[in-house]
Amino acid sequence: MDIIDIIKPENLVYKKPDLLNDNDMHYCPGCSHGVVHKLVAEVIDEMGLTDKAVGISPVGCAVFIYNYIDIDWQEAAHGRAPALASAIKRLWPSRLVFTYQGDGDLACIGTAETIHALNRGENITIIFINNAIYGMTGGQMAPTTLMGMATATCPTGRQVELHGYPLKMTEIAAQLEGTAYVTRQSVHTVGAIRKAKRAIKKAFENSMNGAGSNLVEIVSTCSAGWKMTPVEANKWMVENMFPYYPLGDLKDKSKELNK
Ligand SMILES: Cc1ncc(C[n+]2csc(CCOP(=O)(O)OP(=O)(O)O)c2C)c(N)n1
Repeated sequence: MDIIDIIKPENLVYKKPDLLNDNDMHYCPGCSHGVVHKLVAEVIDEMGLTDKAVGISPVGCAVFIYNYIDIDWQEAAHGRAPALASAIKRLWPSRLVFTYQGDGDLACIGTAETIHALNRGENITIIFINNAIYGMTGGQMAPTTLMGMATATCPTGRQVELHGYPLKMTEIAAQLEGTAYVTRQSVHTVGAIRKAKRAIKKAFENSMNGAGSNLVEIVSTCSAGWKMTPVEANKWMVENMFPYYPLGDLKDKSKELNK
């Protein structure tokens, strides 16, 4: 097929989701945020929830997510997104309410809000972008920073005596009675992107069906913060992040019920 034929509308097999607008994204090359934004937009589109979706945006690189996906958004103070999402969902149960948060936001400043919202079984979805550092503010150490990993605030690498161990929020979430679906995904390959999309869809369905709380962690790259090229960052993530943060479902109450 000629290139001209490929770009003919009748030959189009894949397109940008309608909800993702044409604003230029501000993310660095190789950042995972843009891919996850696309998945969120696609799932909302496909589920026909455009008029019902309310996203809670974080403080961090993804603060501007509301500039890219054309649904209703509410901006939360750092770490408070799950509390705000709980309030909105309780006041407006017919809405799809989800948060979109980085690890600095979710696993440090908002640890309490995250755990309590999940434990209460709020019918929300938390999308957790874990890039193991505070990206927006210059790459400082986060609770999720790996042992030995160098950041702006631990240039010689994270040490257990000084900084403790990397926090596995998703494993904690899986232990909480209120969670319906807890999963860890990534978006580094086409296959991984497809799985991450299915995970987001399942979480959104649970949120709409009143099944309980849902946490979708996406193990992510921050090539600028990690000071790597996009290709190096993907490789580093696979080799270093995945052994500590293994991918897959940690809890799926719907399957437990069917056993
Ligand atoms: C209460 C509060 N503390 C600190 C900050 C500064 N701050 C803004 S963004 C950010 C880092 C966010 O990192 P993360 O949540 O991991 O998201 P990323 O930028 O990596 O996507 C920090 C510390 C703030 N805005 N409010």
